[in-house]
Amino acid sequence: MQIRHDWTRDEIRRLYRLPFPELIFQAQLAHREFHEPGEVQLCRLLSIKTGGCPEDCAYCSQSAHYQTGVAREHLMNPSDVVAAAERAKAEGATRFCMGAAWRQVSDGKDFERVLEMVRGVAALDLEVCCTLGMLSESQAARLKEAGLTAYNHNLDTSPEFYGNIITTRVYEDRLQTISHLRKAGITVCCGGILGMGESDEDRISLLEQLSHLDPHPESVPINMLVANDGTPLAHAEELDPLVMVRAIATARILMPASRVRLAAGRRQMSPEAVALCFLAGANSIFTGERLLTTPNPAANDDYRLLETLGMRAAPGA
Ligand code: SAM
Ligand code: DTB
Ligand code: SF4
Repeated sequence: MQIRHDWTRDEIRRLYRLPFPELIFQAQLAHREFHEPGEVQLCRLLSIKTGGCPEDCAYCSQSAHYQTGVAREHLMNPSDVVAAAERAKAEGATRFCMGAAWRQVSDGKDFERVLEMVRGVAALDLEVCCTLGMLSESQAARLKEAGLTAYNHNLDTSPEFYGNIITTRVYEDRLQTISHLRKAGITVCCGGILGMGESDEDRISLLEQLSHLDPHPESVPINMLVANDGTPLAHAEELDPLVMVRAIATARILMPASRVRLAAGRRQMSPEAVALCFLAGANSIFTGERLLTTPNPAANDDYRLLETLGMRAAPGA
């Protein structure tokens, strides 16, 4: 199977709309060519700087534009972060992702502290990922030098729907940050959120954007909206989990070599729906009791589900 970056909207729409058995079969063919089908990567998230963000992302509990009850906190101590990463590793995680509620990275004391965190986590032989908002080419180079493996920066939704969700930065800004990461040799983690009131055509358009990134993002997180009280999307209509399965299967076919991560929203999904996501080609999840500010399924439930499915945690790189 050849890796393509020129998928047309029509081709993607046709895949997305395939009868379920055909869609899952094609996703499985793609999956098996590049991945071990019984393995799932376990990742852990930590919010290293919570709340008070100047951006107005309509889904986010950390935006200062909404009253969500999430307390504002300062940047954590590097030693506490490294201790959390050690615990995550002991619990089986192979990738540790640090998130900060920033619009962008600013040079100075805080950035130096983040670099110290990255060095500390990299020394534990974990994949190290950060998501800190927009960054410049030189900041990306410094993160790379500190040992960063990957950087998460999502396109979130289609270019057409984007303005309904965020007004404080534009799609092109996001693409810029992704190109800075590429130039620094950091692997890219880039995906989006479903369930924000977008249409199927928006989901197809988001997948088109992701599949045109060259190279493809090495990891593609597909989040189901976690509806936060106080945000404009607090009462968004709940997404049918089968839409997640369709989007994941399509992502798997379009970007066969990438890791597709079933990211936020698993608490709203049944074990059967999660199992279908694995059949559709998802091969990475976040484990541990919290995502950034919201709860995640209990670790024991996750281990039990993997055991029931006869699947196992992917070994570290
Ligand atoms: N502030 C940085 C930024 O936005 O790039 C980094 C952290 S931000 C929380 C990372 C990503 O998490 C967002 O781009 C979004 O895709 C996802 N996310 C945030 N809140 C979410 C929610 N309530 N439900 C689903 N996904 C969410
Ligand atoms: C991503 O795509 N999903 C993660 C990670 N990247 C940083 C974040 C999910 C956040 C869910 C809402 C919360 O816990 O605040
Ligand atoms: Fe800020 Fe990121 Fe939340 Fe947007 S998603 S409000 S940039 S923390």
